[in-house]
This record gives sequence, structure tokens and C-alpha cells, in this order.
Amino acid sequence: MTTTTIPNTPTPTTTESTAPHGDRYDAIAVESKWRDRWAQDQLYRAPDPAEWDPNKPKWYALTMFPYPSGDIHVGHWYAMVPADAAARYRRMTGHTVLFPMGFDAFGLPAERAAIRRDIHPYTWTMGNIARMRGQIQTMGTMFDWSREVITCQPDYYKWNQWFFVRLFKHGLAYRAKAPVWWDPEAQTVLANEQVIDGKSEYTGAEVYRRDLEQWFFRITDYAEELLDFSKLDWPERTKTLQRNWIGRSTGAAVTFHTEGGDPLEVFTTRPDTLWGATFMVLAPEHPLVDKITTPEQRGAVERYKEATSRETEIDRQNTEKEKTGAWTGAYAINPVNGARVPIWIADYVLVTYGTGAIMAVPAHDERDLQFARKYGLDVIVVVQPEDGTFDAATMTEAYPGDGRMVNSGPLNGIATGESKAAAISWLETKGIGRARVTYRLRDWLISRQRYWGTPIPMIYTQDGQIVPVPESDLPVLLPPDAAFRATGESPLRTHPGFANTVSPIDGTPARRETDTMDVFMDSAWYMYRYVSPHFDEGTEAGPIDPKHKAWLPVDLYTGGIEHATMHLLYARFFAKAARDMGIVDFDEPFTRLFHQGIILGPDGNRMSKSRGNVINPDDYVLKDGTDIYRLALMFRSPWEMGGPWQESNVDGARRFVGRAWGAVEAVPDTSAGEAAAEDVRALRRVTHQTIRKATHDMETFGFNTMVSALMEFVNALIKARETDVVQTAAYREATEMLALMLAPIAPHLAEEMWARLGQPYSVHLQSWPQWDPDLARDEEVTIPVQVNGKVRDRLTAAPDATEETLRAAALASPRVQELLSGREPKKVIVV
Ligand code: ANZ
Repeated sequence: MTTTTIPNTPTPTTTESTAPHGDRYDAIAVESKWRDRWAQDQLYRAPDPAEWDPNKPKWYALTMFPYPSGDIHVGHWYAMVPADAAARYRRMTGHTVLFPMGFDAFGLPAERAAIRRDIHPYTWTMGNIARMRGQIQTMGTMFDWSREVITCQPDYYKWNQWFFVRLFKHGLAYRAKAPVWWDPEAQTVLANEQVIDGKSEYTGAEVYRRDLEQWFFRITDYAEELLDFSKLDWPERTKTLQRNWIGRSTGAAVTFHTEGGDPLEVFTTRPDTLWGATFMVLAPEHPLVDKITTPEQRGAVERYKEATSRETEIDRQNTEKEKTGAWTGAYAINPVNGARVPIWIADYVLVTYGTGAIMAVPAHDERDLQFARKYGLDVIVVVQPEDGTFDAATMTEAYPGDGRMVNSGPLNGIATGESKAAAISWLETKGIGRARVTYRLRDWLISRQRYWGTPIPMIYTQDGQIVPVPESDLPVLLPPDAAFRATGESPLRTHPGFANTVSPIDGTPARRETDTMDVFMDSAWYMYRYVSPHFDEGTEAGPIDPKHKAWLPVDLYTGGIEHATMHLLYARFFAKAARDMGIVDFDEPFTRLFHQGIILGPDGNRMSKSRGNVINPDDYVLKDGTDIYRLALMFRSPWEMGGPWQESNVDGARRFVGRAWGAVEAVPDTSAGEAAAEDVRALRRVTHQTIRKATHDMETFGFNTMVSALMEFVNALIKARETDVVQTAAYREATEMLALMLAPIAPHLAEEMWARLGQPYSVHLQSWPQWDPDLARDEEVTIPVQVNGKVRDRLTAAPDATEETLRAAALASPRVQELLSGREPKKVIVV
């Protein structure tokens, strides 16, 4: 076993265990002693690349940083503690590990606290951080706190602004109109969370959607590349969620014309059904609606638009919802056959998807059929299945399936397998349409009309120019003296000292952007800042110290699956954009991803104060110490599964810690004793088998089976104590291995054991133990013998026994002989 020295850590010295021999293990005292020592020695400081040992590959392990809501709960423990065990394991297996922690500190809750409780968001946030940092420190993790990142600090958000300016200069940030929720009484924008059942949380007024100029990032430029997961070791489920979120559709764009001569382009995935298009539907917000609506229909159209403005996009896409719409009074000409089709508006067509306009083919699209039936519009069947015929007059469900084209001019008779391609080439030769790929993914809306976020560093000059704040003037600081109003309005808008500035071009009076950035901006690149959290050598150098870039990208990222789309997709986009701007030199920020499960309340429901089923980790830490709680969480179920909290896991963990301690304390100092050779061999076998099992489990995050293997191992040790084996080197070896294997999962207990065994400080600087395959080999295995599917006997044999040996042994078994009563078996199968 080799002792690993990490640069800049003190030379190993032997430390006395404080627990007197024969004493019970006092977890509380032992744990705080070691935590203080580790902190004092900077045992977990991640070395700078210049200090790296070239023989040790780097390993950047990251677990999602928490929002400083006020308290660390069991969910944080379940995310951080197994992640810590995995990181510690990497360190023991010869990696140079970075495992940092920070706080995702901007966001609406702080602003709500400001409004409701008259406490400044900064004060509220930093108070929570102080409390939560202390709680996290009781977890005994190897976080390198010297690298802590807090996103609401100017030395962090300055770089948000820097990235924004760079993205703007690269044409990846732009301004456009987008709808926001508007509270007409308070005359203010509301966040989604502030709209409750269509009403303002503050004034109770009915809210509606209103267009506002806002900032966007062009994530859609990367839609295609974001669909490439080939470089990623990620869960299939997460990749599917991202794929669906990006939502690639292939089809065609086809140009219709209104009778007034305006071109009207639609996106369709079924260009082959053009001959069945009997009406068109525009999104109520489509720019052409006002122009084409006839005077007679204007009232109905306006009322319908108004009603739509109160709906969310989710409601509008609900397929269960009864279809509604309004006729504009206008017609378009179907370019394939000159048919005159009415133009409607309906909420089920979204302005943000495709072209915001569709051709409706009721015979083959269910939404269109429901709409057509409701408003008495024509239905034309253009695809007939091979084994039957649909009648447009009587069909009650649209037919989206395969068949042959009918009523479709040049496409008649073509099978659906070929009809789309045929339609597209026909449209292209006629100049009516062309193949087109569309994505569900929208550009990333960055602007928030809130205070507690990063100010967007843009300036509007008097002569209408939009210019970035010069990089040398960053950060644009949040004014601390903001007045928080009960209406939820952002105080930046009305803060004269903040809003008024001068043009960077000519010094004339100008206005600052008063919106702040979406908090997902903060987490889109925080993993880069951890490698050089204090680096600030000017805006040319950027936020990542080139001398520290070798840590990147993240090797293992762990966190909840709820971040599958927004955070994880934004971070991927950001990496690609940063690459294209020359800031990083890789394509993907997180090479490997793992999602932990969720710990539910004991009743199987999500923990919540209102249900009264919340388990508070602090209570356990105070009573039993950290390691028992760590073990209880890891033992309960596979990490990705989570599940209901079980008090019995704590009891089991407590018993285990007691027994494990019992196995090492008062180990005779002599290890030169004699014992029966087979007893020694048996103990060494279980030792090396346990190392093999634990190694496999640590590689695959199988903490639960790893803990249960250690429990069995401890049972074997306790048994061995009753024999002479306890005097031998084999017993010593077993106890040392136990301490080493406990090191990642129960770090304090392991350190105390290590010291008790007289080993040099620290167990956390040791290598992960290796198993010896010869020693680990089973001497005998038990083999069940089945006759006609029933187990009739059990044999013991060497694990590598040949088929013949086993067959002969089975046939020789008296039980089997008896059952066969002289007959020959028809078949003997050796599995
Ligand atoms: C005619 C048609 C016939 C369609 C048919 C489907 C079946 P995905 O697969 O999601 O991309 N569509 C296009 N733009 C839309 C919008 N802005 N809002 C709502 N619906 C829209 O769906 C593409 C299909 O959804 C398009 O193909 C269009 O309807 C509709 F038998 O065109 B289809």
C-alpha cells in the first residue's frame, strides 16, 4: 500500500486516535476533531495544474450547486454525500480531483423576501448562504471551499456581463419582442410564478400577455449540434428529453397567397396532404391577421385575440381542450389546385413555431378535424388505407396512417412511404415550396424584469443606438438602495441613479437597460469559474485563468433530472458558443452525467412542510453524527432510485458503525500470532472478495450494495475475533482494508480507525486497496441440482469445476439416485 502525498499538504504524521481503547465510538467528538484537522491542513485543496503529478489523471467532479433557500435538506444530502463518496474514491484511485461547491444565489425568492419582510435580497441571500455553508460542512465532504463561487457577488456576475457583451459582439445576443405577463393594475410585468390562476399575486387583477422588447441568445443556431450526443456518457432518458425539447421536424414550407395577394407561408410535416387542405389557421398573434381581417369579422377576431392573450402556451397545446377559433373573413388560394380556402385564427396554432400559420387538413390531422366539425368546414380525404375507405362526411377521427394518395392530382396512387418526398420535389419544381427542417427549440429569452439578477450591460443612446457597456466599465453593479414595491415591479426601472447614464460613444445622456438576466445564465458557465474563482486580469483575459484550464471540462456531473432540459441544455449551448468565441477548447461541458433519485417522506410522498413529513438531517447529525446519516442514505437504495425515508436505515447504520468500530478497537498490537491455516485463508478470502465487490460498486455508484458488502465483512471480522486469527497479520490486513474502504463513504470513522490502527495520517491520502485474485477466489461454490425443475439437492464444488465433474457429481447424489430410481435421465443441463 502506498501513501499518496498531495502537493502542499503537510507531511504525514501519525495521529493518536482520541477514543480510548475499549470505549464506545463517540462519533460527535471524533467527527468534529477530524473536520477541524482536515480544514486546518487544507487536506482537500485541489492542486493547481502546475502542481499536478503527471502520473495522475485529473478528475473534475461536480455536483449541482444549491439555491440558498435557507436550509440544507435531505435532498441536498442525497445529492452531495454520494457525490462526495464518488469523488473521494477517484482521489484514492490515483486521480487529481477537483470537487468544488458554491451557491446559485440570484432569483425571485430573495426578491419576494425583500418585498414581504423588508429585508434586502443581498442580506437575505448571504444570511442563508452562511447558514447553509455551515450545514454542508457538517456533511464531511471533500469540497474545496477555497474555490467557492457565489453568483450574486459582483466578482462573479461581472463575468455574466462580460459573456453577454461577447455574445452580443458575436451576433449571438439580440433584441426582439416577446410576450410577458402584464398586471394592468400595478402596471408591471410579472414572473410566471407570480401569476396564480390567471391573476396577479399582488393585486389580484386579471393578467394578460403583452409584447415587450427583450434580449435573446441564439441557442437555435446550435439546434443541430445540440442533437449530437456522441461525445457524451449521459443517461438515455436525459438525451431523449433534450431531443424532444429541441424537437426536430422535417417537412416543407409551402407558400399560399391570400386573395389580397399577401404571401402566407406554412410549415407542414405532411406536404403530401396539400390537396386535402380545406382551410388555413393563423396564430392569433400572426402579423397578417390585422391586415386581412374583414370589417364584419373584426369584432370577433379582436375578442378572440384578447381571450388568447390570457392563456399560457401549455394550455394552448393541450390536446384535450375543445378547439376554438374565429374566422378572419378572408380567403387564401391553395397553390396546388387553386382552391379557395377560408383563413381562421385559433389558439392551437402557436406564433413561435414553424411559420405561425398552418394549412389545415382535417381528414388527416385530429386537431384540424375537431375544428372543422365544430365550424362546419370541408373535409377532403387524400390518403386511403389499403384495406378500406374513409368517407369524409362520416369520419369521426382523422386518419394519420399509411395508404395511397387519392384526390391529389400528380400524387394519386403513390404510397405514403414515398409521397412526402414526391410532394416536395413537385413543389420545388413548381416553385411553391421547399424542404424545411423546423425545431421546437426557441431562442433563449434572457431578460427578466426583476431586480435580483445580473444587470444586462447595454445602453440605449438618445439617437436610438444600442451599445454594450465598455468591457473596462464592467461590472454594472446592482444599486444597493433599491426600493422594493409590493406590486413586484423591478426597482431598477425607476431608480434614477441606475437608469440614467451616458453614451459610451459621445458622452451624451443615455439610458441603461434595466432588465436583469435569467438566473440560468449564472449556472450556464459556473463550472468554468471554479477552476480560477478569483482570477481577474482584465477583460481580455476573461474569467478562466489559462493556467487552470486543464481542469476542464467536467468529468462527472451529478444532479437532479429536473434539470435535464433547461440548465443542462443551456450549459451545452454555452460551451459551444464559448468555443466559437475562442474562450474554451471543447464542445461539451459535462462528459459524464448521473442523476440521483429523490428521497421521499416516510409516507412515500414528496417531503413538504404542509404534509408534515419532512426529515431534517440536522437532527440526525446532532444525535448520531454525520457518518451514520451518510451511511443510512447510501445504504437505503440505489442512488438513482431514492425512495421513501426509512428510519430503520439509521438504526442499521448505527449498528454497523458500532460493530465496525468493535472490529478494529483493541486489535492486539502483535500481528505475528499463529492460527489455523484455513481460518487465515478464509479471512483473507473475504477481505479480498470485499475489496473486489467494493471496487466494482464504487465504479458504478452502487453504494447500497457496497455498504451491505462491508456489513458482511464486519460480521466476518467479529467472528474472526473469537479465534486465534485475531493475532495474525491477516486480521490486521482486514482491519486496514476496512478503514480504507470506509474512507469514501464514512470519512470520519475511517480516519479514526486508521489512527487507531497506528497508521500515518491521513486515511484520505491513501490509495484504494487492490484485491488479489488468487486470494479472492472462492474455495467452493454451492450448486443446486434440479430434477424436473425442482431443487432436489445442493452440491459443493470448486468454482472452476468442469461440466463433466459437475454432471457426474449430480448423478452420483443419493437424492438424485433415489428420484431416478434406476432410470436414465433424458437430459442433463449444466448451467
Ligand atoms: C398539415 C398537416 C397534415 C399536418 C397532417 C400534420 C398532419 P410537428 O410534428 O410537431 O413538427 N403546425 C405547424 N406549425 C404549427 C404551429 N405554429 N402551431 C401548431 N401547429 C403547427 O408538427 C408539424 C405539424 O403541426 C404541421 O404539419 C402542421 O400541421 C402543424 F395530416 O400540416 B401539419
